[in-house]
This record gives sequence, structure tokens and C-alpha cells, in this order.
Amino acid sequence: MTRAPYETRTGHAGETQQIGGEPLTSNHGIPFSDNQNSLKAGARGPTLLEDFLLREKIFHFDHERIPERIVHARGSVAHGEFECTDPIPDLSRAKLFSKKGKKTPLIARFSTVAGGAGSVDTPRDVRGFAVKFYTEEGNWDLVGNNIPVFFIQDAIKFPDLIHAVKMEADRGYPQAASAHDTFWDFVSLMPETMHTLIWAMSDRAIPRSLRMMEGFGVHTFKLVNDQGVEHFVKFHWRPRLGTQSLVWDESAKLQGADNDFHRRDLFEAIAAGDFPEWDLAVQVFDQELADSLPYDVLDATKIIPEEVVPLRVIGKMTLNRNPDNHFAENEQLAFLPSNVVPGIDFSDDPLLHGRLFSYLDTQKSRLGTTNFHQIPVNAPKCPYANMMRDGMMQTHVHKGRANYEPNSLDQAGEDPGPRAQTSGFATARQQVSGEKTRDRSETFGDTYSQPRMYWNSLTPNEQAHTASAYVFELSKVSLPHVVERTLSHLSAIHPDLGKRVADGLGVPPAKPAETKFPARNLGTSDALSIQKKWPATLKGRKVGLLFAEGSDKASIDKLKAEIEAEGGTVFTVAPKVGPLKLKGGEMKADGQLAGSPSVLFDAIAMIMMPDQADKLMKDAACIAWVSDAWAHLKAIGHCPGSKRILDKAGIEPDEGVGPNEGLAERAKLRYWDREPKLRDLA
Ligand code: HDE
Repeated sequence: MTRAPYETRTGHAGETQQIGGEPLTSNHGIPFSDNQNSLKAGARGPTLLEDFLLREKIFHFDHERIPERIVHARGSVAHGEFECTDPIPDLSRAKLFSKKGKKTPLIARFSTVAGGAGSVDTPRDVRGFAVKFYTEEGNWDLVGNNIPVFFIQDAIKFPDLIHAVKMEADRGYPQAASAHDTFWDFVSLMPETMHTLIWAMSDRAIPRSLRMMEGFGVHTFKLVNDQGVEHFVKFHWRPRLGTQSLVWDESAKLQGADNDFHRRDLFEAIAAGDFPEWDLAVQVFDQELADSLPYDVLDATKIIPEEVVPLRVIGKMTLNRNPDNHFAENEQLAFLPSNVVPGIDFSDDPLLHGRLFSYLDTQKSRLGTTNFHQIPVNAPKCPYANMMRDGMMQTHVHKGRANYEPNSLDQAGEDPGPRAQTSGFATARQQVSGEKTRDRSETFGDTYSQPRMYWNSLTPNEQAHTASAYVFELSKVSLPHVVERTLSHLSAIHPDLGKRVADGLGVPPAKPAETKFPARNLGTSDALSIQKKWPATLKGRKVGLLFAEGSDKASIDKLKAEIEAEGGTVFTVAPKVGPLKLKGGEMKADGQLAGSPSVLFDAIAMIMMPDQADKLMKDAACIAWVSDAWAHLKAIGHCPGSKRILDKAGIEPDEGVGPNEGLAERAKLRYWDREPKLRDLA
């Protein structure tokens, strides 16, 4: 569209200005002549109620906000596509899985759980991992998390869990944090939370990037083929960049350095054409296998280890388009776990059943209308029609006399309207019997064995991080009986865990909690550890490069090229953004030192002349830059001139620290072995 320049009045009486673009109009199409001044009785007189343009603008602004999500309020979205790589028509009649190479558009939203919409990106928290597939048979919403289990077994406990973790009811704090009395009071009274809790205390809950998180459907679902044969299924997302995490001190400091660390990282990667990818994998099993397991597949606090039921990759998700508008595509995006397509069905997981109600219900409260499905980001991309009519903000103009079904008006030559189809979604047939009861199945009873398996599967360094996270959280709990009760659960999971956390707090270990189901040894699963499968790669990782006036431009260019050749990116940092005069040219820095702490990067490098290094050594921001990178177990590169900064900060050379030559290789890793030298972990 060519945008004609138009004339508008500006600040002072009589002045006009030519501005590009279409003229502004009211929401009812009436052109504005002046968007700077309200209608007044004289230039210095009172404002007139008659000014319908002013009133409409303020009225609209006053109602810009809609209620944020009650949980998962803070999230980031991206559009993309799913490509089927290994069709499974034998298992499911869902068309998106029917042919190799078949593509389905989608939108993904990643979120934190506890904080509000304006809270930070890197607290210790479970992350939401929700994907809406716009299939040709309607929308399928796979609304999962980055942790494969959930805190509770029954939906009736969800409001209590969320009340307990959110800001405390009287004081209104803390925001986006589980380290407080009410959360630990609740979870220590609910032993079924212990499995998800140990995941949440591990490095899984402080992801390095949304692009580096696994995702899980959590519940057991069903796949159904066109003969009606059913299998149980668990869905898994595996990031092609590998699963990577932050260290705790880094994630805490990131909350000051960049509140939007994850959202920015996702947006910038997609804008740069560096599209994040995940494999979609399924664990498929039948009733016989389910019956043979020492836990219940309907219990969302349990996993099925990959070693028991292997993962089969069936497709790939690529996120390749950023949102155009945060409100329209993120705030108005509404997921419904009840959105399944023919070929996918629910199991009897009682947590899932509560969700089937809750999400539909919440959208009415957030989006204000039963017609939220007509909002572009929620609308199916296939035709849809039924006899549901009217309601607030209806945007369809339904035609014809018949708004009921069945009808026979077609005999009179009118449109008969939509009919139910035999090929449509049909719930898998299932015998159901039993007494009406609020009992919980005994098969859900074992709450300690799988947390023990998780603990035993971690590397020693991951165990130390996990035990230290419990210590951190419980050190913020002011009620001794809650601390003691929690310790008794940890001792029941594993005596070593219970003892280490108690030692870290400086209290005696507690006796294991009494239980009908003491922890059994279920062995270990290497797939549960992040560090055991941590990839050595620069892809998706960022190196911070500090330079100053007089630095050698050729060395900067060379290091940049080496890092980029391995798929990494370089962010340059200098005391002033410049352009600065360098040896061999001029350069502008991407960021200023005080505003670009090293927590923003996966590795750091310095290139500068000794006189500039001497000057910078007096700047606390520079010392913090290197000592934080050291403490966060990152690779560090230096030139001969900048080595003295490392000496001043007391940084000893190790495998990760050395000259800039070779940094592109070293920057592919974190240096876990360095940690005992610099941090006293539990
Ligand atoms: Fe949710 N959850 N949830 N949840 N959940 C919501 O729906 C709820 C649960 C999850 O990016 C709400 O639209 C109940 C498990 C994600 O928009 C709400 C129960 C899992 C998102 C709701 C659960 C999740 C939500 C809030 C216990 C992982 C963000 C706003 C039965 C499998 C979706 C909304 C987005 C959001 C209810 C448990 C994941 C209130 C009642 C288990 C990723 O309806």
C-alpha cells in the first residue's frame, strides 16, 4: 500500500506538519485533523466533553490491559512449522503424522510459572512449553512443561499449589520465587511433590536459553489408528542445540542484567535466521507394558525412563518467525489441552482431566468472550463451522435461517449447515465401572523411588547444584518445623541428599519421613542428566569480547571470524560504545562495559593494550566482568596485554582459561571441574 503523506496539526496553534503514512482515523473511520490537542473552549480554556476523539482514545487506552494468565503469565512466543520425518499411520490417524515431509504451521509459547507478566526470565522455576499445531483437522495444543513430571497428582490440588508458590497472601512478596515459607510449607505437607521438586531444584529449572530446553507432554496420552487400535504415548521435545543450563549465581545476577534474557535471546536468534529446532519424539507402549511397570502411567508425578521405553523421533519443529505484535500473538494466545485431533486421545490421568476443564474456563475470564477462538492467533487455519452462535464480540456473520442441527431446510433450497461426520474425532471406546469415590489409587502411592532415581542419575556436580539449591531455598524459610519436615522427605529420598542439605543449613539431618512406600532402587537413567549429554558446540552461544581504545583491530576481526565459523556469535563490549580509535581502524562496541556484564555471555575474551588494561583494572565493572565469568565456569580468552586483568582478579589458568588462540574451541564448554575451587557447594 502506498502511504500518502498527510497534514496534521502539531503542538502550537496554527502549525501543521507533513507526515508520511495513512491519515489517522477514529475506530469508526472518521479522519483526525489533529492528534496533538484536545478540543477546548479557547487555547487556554477548559476541555470540552464534546471531544469524541479524545474520549475514544482515552477510553481505549484505559482498557488496554486484559487479565494476565493466572499462571504462566510471563512467556515468549514464536511461529514455526512441524515437519513429519517418520510417519506413524500404523499408530495414529492424525493427518499431521501421516506422510514424510508433511508440514503443519504452529506457534510455540515458553513461559515461567510463578511470576507475573512483567517479571524476570531467569528465576528458578518450571518452564511452560506449549505448542499449538494448526492442523488441517483443527488445532492440536500440546501444552507441556520443560520438566516431565508435575507437582501434584490430582487437579483438585492445583489452586492450593499455585496459591502457595505465588506471592504470600498478606505481604504480596516474593515475586517469581519459590524460596519462601508458604511454598515449602505446602510441598512438605504433600510428599507427592517430591519428584517434581527435585527436578526444580536441579539445573533443569535454570535453562540457559528457551532454545536449549527439553519439552514434555507430561501426561500419558493415547494414539489411535484408523482401525481404532490404541497405544499409550508420552510426547518429548528434544532441542537440537542440546539441553543447557545456567549456574545459580549467574541466573540470579541475570535478573538484574537483563530481565528479558530469554525473550531477547529467542527473538534475536530468529531475527538473525538462526532458527531453533526441536525433534518431536514419542514413547509408545501398550497396556501390558503399563501393567508391568512398578508405577502407574496415569500418575503425572512419574516418568517412564527412556531405557524402559525408548524414544522414537517422528518429526521436527522449527521456529522461524517472530511475532509481529506481542499482545495479539502472546497475550491473546489461548491454549487448550482439550484441543486434540482425530488420532490423539486422553488417558485417565486425573490431573489431565482437570486441565480439560480449566483452560477453556480461564479464557472466558482473560479474553472476555466465548468467541476467543475467532482471535486470529487462536483461529484454526482449516474451515470450521457449527451451530454455536452470537455471544460477545462475535465477528462471523452467520448466514441462513437454520441455527440448529439437524435441519432439513436444504429441501427448501437453503443451505443445510454443517453436520457431524463419521470420520471426525471419536473418543476411544473404553469400559468404565467402579464406585463413585474420592479415593486415590494405591498405585500412585510411591513418592520417593523416582526422586531417588533422579538423584542417582545426576553427575556429582549436578548433585552438588541440586543439594545447594535446596539449601538456598530452605535458608529462606523462617519456620523450623517446615525445614525439618522437608529434610525428612529428603532423607527418605536418599540419606546422602538429606544429610548434605542439613549440613548446608547447619542443622542435624532429619529421620526419613514415615511412609508405606519406602524408596526402592529403580536404577539410573543417563538421559535425566544435563551434563552427561551436554554438547560441545558454539552454535547458539555468545562470546563477549572486551576491547578499548588502541586495541588491535586485526586481532578482533580474527577472533570474531573464528567464533562465527563455529556457529557462535560475538558481542563486543568497551568502556565507551564509541566509535573508538583502534590500531588499524575504528570500531563501535555493541555494548558499554557497565551495561554488559559477563553473565550475558557463554564465554569471554579480551583484546587490549597494556596501558588500557591498567586503566580498566581500576574499574570494578571490569574486575567483576572477568571474575564472574570465572565463577560461572566459562571459558576466558586473553591477549598478552589483558592477562594482567586476570592476575588482578586472582584467576588461575585452567583448561578453560588461556590465550585467545584456541578460545573458539574452549568456548564450546563450561568448566564444571573448576567449581570446587571457587564455591563451597552442599
Ligand atoms: Fe496449566 N494452566 N494447569 N499445567 N499450564 C494454565 O491456562 C491448570 C498443568 C501449562 O502459554 C492456565 O490459559 C490446572 C500441567 C502451561 O498460554 C490455567 C492444572 C502442565 C501453561 C491452567 C494445570 C501445565 C498453563 C493459565 C492442574 C504441564 C501456559 C492460563 C490440573 C503438562 C499456556 C491458561 C500458555 C496455563 C490450569 C497443570 C502447563 C489456569 C488446573 C500438569 C505450559 O487454565
